[in-house]
Amino acid sequence: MTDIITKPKIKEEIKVERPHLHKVILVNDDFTPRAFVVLVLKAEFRLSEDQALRVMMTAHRRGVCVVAVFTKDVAEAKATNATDAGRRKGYPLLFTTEPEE
Ligand code: TYC
Repeated sequence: MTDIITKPKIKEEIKVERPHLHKVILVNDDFTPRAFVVLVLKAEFRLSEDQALRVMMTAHRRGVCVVAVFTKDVAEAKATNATDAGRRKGYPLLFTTEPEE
């Protein structure tokens, strides 16, 4: 007689969640020069001249524009850096963040 040995079945479940992303939003104002906004978008967010111009003009016309999405920490750090660049020049330039749905 032969014994049948069955291996215990252990089902391993590894849950991998995608990181929750946050939007960086550029807010329009009446004082920051357009060229300076473009400069900051290129430097902090690595946008091309063309992308930076489009984002700046969208914020200028509509009030706000989503610049990019990042993990929470990166979005907040970039928004703070970009806002500080404006403040150093005395401009009210503002970048905010909000979680993406
Ligand atoms: N509205 C500004 C001007 O006319 C330019 C500007 C655009 C400022 C977008 C901020 O987020 C901004 N000089």
